[in-house]
Amino acid sequence: MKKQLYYFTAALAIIFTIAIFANSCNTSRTANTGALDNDAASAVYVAPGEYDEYYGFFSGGFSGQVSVYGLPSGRLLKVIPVFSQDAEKGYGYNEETKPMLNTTFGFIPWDDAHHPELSQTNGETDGRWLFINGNNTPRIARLDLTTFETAEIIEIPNSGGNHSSPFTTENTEYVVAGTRFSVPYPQKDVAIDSYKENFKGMLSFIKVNDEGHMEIAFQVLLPAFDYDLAHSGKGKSHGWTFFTTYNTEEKHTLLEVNASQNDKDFIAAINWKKAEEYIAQGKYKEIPAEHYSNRYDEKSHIATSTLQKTVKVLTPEDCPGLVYFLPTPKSPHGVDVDPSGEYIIGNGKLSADLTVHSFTKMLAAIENKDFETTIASVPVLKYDKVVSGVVTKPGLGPLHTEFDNDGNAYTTFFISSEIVKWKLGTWEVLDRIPAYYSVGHLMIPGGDSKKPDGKYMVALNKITKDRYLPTGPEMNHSAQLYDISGDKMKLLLDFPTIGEPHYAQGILASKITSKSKKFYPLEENEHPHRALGEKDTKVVRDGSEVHIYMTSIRSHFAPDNIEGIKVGDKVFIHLTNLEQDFDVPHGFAIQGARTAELLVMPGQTETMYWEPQREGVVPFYCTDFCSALHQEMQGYIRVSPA
Ligand code: CUK
Ligand code: CUA
Repeated sequence: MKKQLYYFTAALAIIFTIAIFANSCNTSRTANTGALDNDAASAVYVAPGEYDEYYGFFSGGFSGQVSVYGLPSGRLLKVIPVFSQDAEKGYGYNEETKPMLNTTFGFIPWDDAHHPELSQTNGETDGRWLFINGNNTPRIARLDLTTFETAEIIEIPNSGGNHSSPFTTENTEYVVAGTRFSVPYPQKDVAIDSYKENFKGMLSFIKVNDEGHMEIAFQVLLPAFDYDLAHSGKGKSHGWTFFTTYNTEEKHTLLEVNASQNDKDFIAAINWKKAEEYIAQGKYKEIPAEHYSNRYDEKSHIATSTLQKTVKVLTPEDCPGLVYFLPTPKSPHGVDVDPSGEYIIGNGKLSADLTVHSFTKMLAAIENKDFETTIASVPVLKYDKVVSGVVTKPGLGPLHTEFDNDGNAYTTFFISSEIVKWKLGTWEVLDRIPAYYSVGHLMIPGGDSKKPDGKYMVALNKITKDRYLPTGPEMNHSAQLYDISGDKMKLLLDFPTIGEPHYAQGILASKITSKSKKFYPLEENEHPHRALGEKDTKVVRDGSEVHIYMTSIRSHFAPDNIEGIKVGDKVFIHLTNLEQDFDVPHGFAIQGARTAELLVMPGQTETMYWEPQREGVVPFYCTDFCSALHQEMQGYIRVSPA
């Protein structure tokens, strides 16, 4: 067996095995449907006109967006633009949403989004918001699940590679952010080999208020490790957040696998309730840390970008009891907390075993001062005083664990490309099933909350190879849906995804559908350039700046013939969609305009900026098929010499 052969591979060789495994995926096609449930087709069949039971929110990875699927059908319902400009919806192209992508580096029309996370109330997903991290230029976005639109993006300063983000606490008190790359603190021009003196790791706690608005409450200054992933405590461990670390050697080059010398890295346990006490006592330093907070206003339909100037920083030195390190074997990737809040699972990606820490034992070790040593004022707890159990040799390359409502855990193994089901408390392996191929995250609806819904599981696979018809050198990544309601996991469905969906979240559709917005009421439209009826339409010139107040309703624009525009004018076309009906957007495009279209929702106003380059008469038209007379929805703009 290939798998057993792998068991003999030395830990350090594992990394190099990945490529070999990936290339070995092209085995015979019939072999790869293994463990398919006989009744799989009917289990995923959602009849025409029927709805799926669950929403699945999948991160777009390097597409920067979020895609929404119906489960169990695997049907793609929507792509929500978040960190990337989206020509389809005009997001990041129209004047109203451009500020959403503003950062201290300027306008950034892209990011790498890894981890969607639903808001929670009492540890249960509540269907209000979805958060997602921007990894590259550190940011966190909040999506409003009444509109399925990006409502807010906050930039995270003092960070490089916002990977361990945006995992929520059980009442969405906070979402968190880490730093995969430690960076100079404060950021400055220093020799890279001064890493140990000048670089720091910074963990951020972003307060979320009742309206969903985000603000950086505090940051925690730590040694220059790589902070990879996180999950917050729940139930008995509510008040704590756990971050995995690797490169605890604090090396600035990972060549020659320098950074994997330590037998154990750490899980950093942060007591954020304690942090709140220290903040209240003024035990912080407020330091300059410019970052933008961008919000979309649903009434004005305009995003604003506000510069925030400082953050509050807590240090372990000044704040004893704030941080502890839990030794965890071999570069833990995911850290996952079971629904009871007792077990903290470190998925050591270069380890043959899975290490499970006990929250109760952790508290006792803190109480008894069972410290192995102290690093930068952070006590390192003794491994054997915090470990609860070990799942022995379950597979190769553990990455992530989720849970069902029956005391079982499901862990993904990247290298042996499988998911292993095991029992919390007995550490016994109950079942295993292959994933095609090389699974990263997995998702069980509610599977990282206090109330998992143990019906379905989705594997988010990194390599697609022969799963679908070939599409040239690149294939869309593959996701797989499993039935986990019985003792044995059963494969039901493959479906392609968009970008690289590292992680996903699932939720019962009924928690969202009842609140779904149908249109924006015109009488609530507060856009300064709105036109609430055709009588309000006009063309206003102020020097070379021209504002066109335009409306759309099936099936015409008003005005539809515009003259008096000159080459080089700065033209703003403010289009208000007068429709007050569900699902009737109108689009707008002008020949030669160097932006994308507008796609204006019913009751909304959006603005296209256009600088006409040439004399002539240019057509414009509606891009979204809206009625039998859609093709008649058009007009002309005459452009005269300057
Ligand atoms: S992840 Cu981001 S490298 Cu395991 Cu959460 Cu894919
Ligand atoms: Cu409006 Cu097509």
